[in-house]
Amino acid sequence: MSAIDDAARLVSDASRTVVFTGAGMSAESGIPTFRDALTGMWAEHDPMTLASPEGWRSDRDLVWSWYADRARQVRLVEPNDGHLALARLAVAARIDGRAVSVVTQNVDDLHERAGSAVASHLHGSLFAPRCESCRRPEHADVAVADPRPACPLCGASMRPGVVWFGELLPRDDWSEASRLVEECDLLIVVGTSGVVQPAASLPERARSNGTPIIEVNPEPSALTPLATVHLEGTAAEVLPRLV
Ligand code: BJW
Repeated sequence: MSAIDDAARLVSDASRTVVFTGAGMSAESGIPTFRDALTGMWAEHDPMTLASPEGWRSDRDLVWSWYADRARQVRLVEPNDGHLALARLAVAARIDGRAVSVVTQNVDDLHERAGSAVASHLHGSLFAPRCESCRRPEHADVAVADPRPACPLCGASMRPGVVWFGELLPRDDWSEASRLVEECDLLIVVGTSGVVQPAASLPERARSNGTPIIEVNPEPSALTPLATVHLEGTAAEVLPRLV
């Protein structure tokens, strides 16, 4: 049997599947990944300038304009065939009394726009800015149109609602992702390098529970050694064949 047949068997046998996605999931929609040596965002920008509390404190305008540009870019693109395949998989599973949950590191909304309900946005969202002081959330469209409003409650600055290096992940998203991975009987890992903790520990947890792991990635990743089946290819090519 081929790797895709092995993987398809795992998918059809599973009753609680978790799909764990990273930047490669959205690459074919036109959103760059972070760590591609040529096209990745970190090839062009210093992560500590744009995605750290220190960078935010030193130049809020620069950080806001980068995130506002990224939010606008996401608004201009569409979910790809991989996002759509995952949404179809969840619908088909529900009809059979099975569950498919999406846990993503991505800050875009392409899973939702494809029709998936995202159980956990581990690294936040481009569309959920919040107050840097009282953490009150602000309405998304305000941030995209004018990313520098003050918090209506306490007057402090609004900040992008994403998780920067050195920050804790949102507690509820992390708890929900941990629970889902503990309870799942199949983990599908799509388009992540698996180098950013603690998100990258989720596949390790599945593996230590004996849960099978399918990885979809055109390249080997830090998580490939944990995979039961590695499907070499892109999300938009492989996921429609898998489901
Ligand atoms: C395709 C494809 C296609 C291409 N189809 N696939 C333990 C050890 C070492 C360090 C740490 C540790 N614990 C914590 C740390 C520090 C740090 C960390 O992990 N650093 C490592 C990088 C060294 N972690 C943190 O700071 C985290 N916080 C934390 O741990 O708090 C506790 C703490 C507090 C204080 C002190 C210490 C600990 C927070 C991490 C936040 C990450 N934030 C970012 C930015 C989010 C906002 C934004 O978008 O701007 O999240 S960084 C960036 O990386 C982003 C992503 O979600 C994340 C993961 O990247 P991802 O998705 O894997 O993308 P890539 O580019 O890396 O990979 C793409 C993959 O796709 C590749 O494999 C391609 O081959 C593949 N691909 N095309 C399918 N078409």
